[in-house]
Amino acid sequence: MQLRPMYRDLREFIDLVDQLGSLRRIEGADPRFEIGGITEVAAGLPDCPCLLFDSLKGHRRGFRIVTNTTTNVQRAALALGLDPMLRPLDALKAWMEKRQALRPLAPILVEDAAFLQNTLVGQDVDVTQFPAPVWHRQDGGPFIGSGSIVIMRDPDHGWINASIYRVQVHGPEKVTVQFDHGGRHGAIIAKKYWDRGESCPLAIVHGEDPALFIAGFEYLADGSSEYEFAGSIRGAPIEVCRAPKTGLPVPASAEIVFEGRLLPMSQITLPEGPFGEFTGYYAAAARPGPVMEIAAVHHRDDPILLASPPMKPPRFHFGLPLRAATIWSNLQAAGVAEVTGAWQHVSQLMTVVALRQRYDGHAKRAALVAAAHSYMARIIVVVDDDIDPSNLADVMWAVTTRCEPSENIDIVRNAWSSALDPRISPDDKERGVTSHSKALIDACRPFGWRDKFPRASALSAEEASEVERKWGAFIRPRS
Ligand SMILES: Cc1cc2nc3c(=O)[nH]c(=O)nc-3n(C[C@H](O)[C@H](O)[C@H](O)COP(=O)(O)O)c2cc1C
Ligand SMILES: [Mn+2]
Repeated sequence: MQLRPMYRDLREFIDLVDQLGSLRRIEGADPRFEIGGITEVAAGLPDCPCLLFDSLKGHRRGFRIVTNTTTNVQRAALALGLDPMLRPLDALKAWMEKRQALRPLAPILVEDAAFLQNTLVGQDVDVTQFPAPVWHRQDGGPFIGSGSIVIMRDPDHGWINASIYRVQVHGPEKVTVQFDHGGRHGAIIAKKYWDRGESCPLAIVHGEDPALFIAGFEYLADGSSEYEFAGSIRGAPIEVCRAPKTGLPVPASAEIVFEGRLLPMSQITLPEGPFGEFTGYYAAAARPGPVMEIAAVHHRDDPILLASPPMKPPRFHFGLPLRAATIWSNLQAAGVAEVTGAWQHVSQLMTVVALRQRYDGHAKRAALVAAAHSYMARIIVVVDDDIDPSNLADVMWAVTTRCEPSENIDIVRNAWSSALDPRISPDDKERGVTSHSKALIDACRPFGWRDKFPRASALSAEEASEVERKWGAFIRPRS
């Protein structure tokens, strides 16, 4: 595998994106609705640029926000330390192979960090100096954390959890942190402190480097730290520095750090949300959320906030569907042979698997395994190996020409979804239902008569790229 030099921090990553020609600088936008709107429209463009906002309305010049940081395949590959020029499915495969070989790398402690350039404590703490967008019209308020990392130490075993949970601003020294459910490591750790009648020390890191951003939403086992996973993505330990107030190790490359305590919910809560979700809908009204009292704020000069708001699908936080790589690995582990690719579309609400059919029932076997691991996806499609699963137009061509609905669609009921699912009825939600049904669509040529299936007249992928290589300059728009 080709190793690439890694960016040192978010700033270096943004420079690399700029060198790829994908960075757009935007001045004068309003954090209230405008940044969210511009981010969503930009993410819908074919080249999906990365946006760096400066001179925000009501804020000091230099206090910046970056969005769409890793939302296309090229930038996602760059963040993972892969060749950004790989084709989508090849990039996903390269990540799957890299991920399978990763070994945790413990962080190393350093004495100094750029975020110590500016420190505010006690009465001087005011987090409203940082621009925090109201992303969608009906959101309950400004959210400074939409891709920020929440850092806590397990009080029993001492390991550090560093994951992404959203952070809403409620006042100069008050924010809330949201856990989707009690199984989140942050929720488990906080509860341990609260059950002892203590508040939970925590740090929130904004403007982390993209390897930490990726680690922040990986499902890792209890006791394994996202820091070690980020180090293994980088191929070098990440540097951490003790935060002055709490002593928590925080990444030295951070742009902004909040330190403080998460107060027991029996003592105080504030209304958290609503917040537009990655489905493109709201999932709940405002609910009581745990409050962080901020004791100290540190930041680099001219800090940059990495923001990753949920947007209407197919816009997603990350340009490569990393969970599809997991499904692909699961198919391999389950012994389903000849899988040539997997992809998730519509922000992971649809899974596609491609394979070279070997026997009758092979496609259905793959569909069942993929369905079992497809969180919230209502549609699972299996296609032949001549179809690129990352290309939705190709996939739908297969669905509309190789699948006979009366024979090739099955429904699996009571399968894995979540409370974010907009199509679970209010009554069912009231009763705690979080499952839905999944349609398994076999869009492969029917195994029994695949040799008699009409021959495709379309170019193969190889033929198409040969044409592109030879004639592409003539047929593409002139820029
Ligand atoms: C941009 C982004 C925002 C997220 N926001 C939340 C959130 O507000 N609450 C939550 O519980 N999970 C959120 N998640 C999902 C968790 O970060 C993810 O499930 C993570 O693996 C949880 O880590 P844990 O196992 O250490 O709890 C978010 C993920 C991403 C990528
Ligand atoms: Mn964790």
